[in-house]
Amino acid sequence: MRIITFGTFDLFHIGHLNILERAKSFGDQLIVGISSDKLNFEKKQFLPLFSFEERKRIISSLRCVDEVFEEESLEKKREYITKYNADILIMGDDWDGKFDFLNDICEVHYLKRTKDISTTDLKKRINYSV
Ligand code: C2G
Repeated sequence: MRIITFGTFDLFHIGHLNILERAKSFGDQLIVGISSDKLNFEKKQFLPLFSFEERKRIISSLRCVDEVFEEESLEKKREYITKYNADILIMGDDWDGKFDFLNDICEVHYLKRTKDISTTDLKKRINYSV
């Protein structure tokens, strides 16, 4: 089974690792779409602290990840799922229900986010600790 998931993965943390490892446990191959810097800017109106190339190197180095690619648009999920021949789409439950319309081409699962950690929260904590 081929699994696909998506994310920015800025300031890589334990919540990111948890979802990637859990995603991998659904099958044999895990493919990760990493948001481009431009897509991140469009989504959030600021650039990630780590560039796409840095985030890509970090995600690619993980044992649970088999393949990565650049996610250039939120609207291209169907295209990516088809191109990478994915059987299952995994998303965090912050996206609950948003991708159900893709269940004609793959299974769609939403996994619970890890509690008490996020990139936004980390940025605030780092700011307070210096
Ligand atoms: N995540 C998690 N637990 C956390 C924080 C994040 O499980 N405490 C998950 C998110 O649910 C997501 C993945 O880690 O599935 C990556 O999170 P983000 O980098 O915040 O991803 P996002 O910016 O939401 O991009 O096409 C979808 C987007 O590219 C997702």
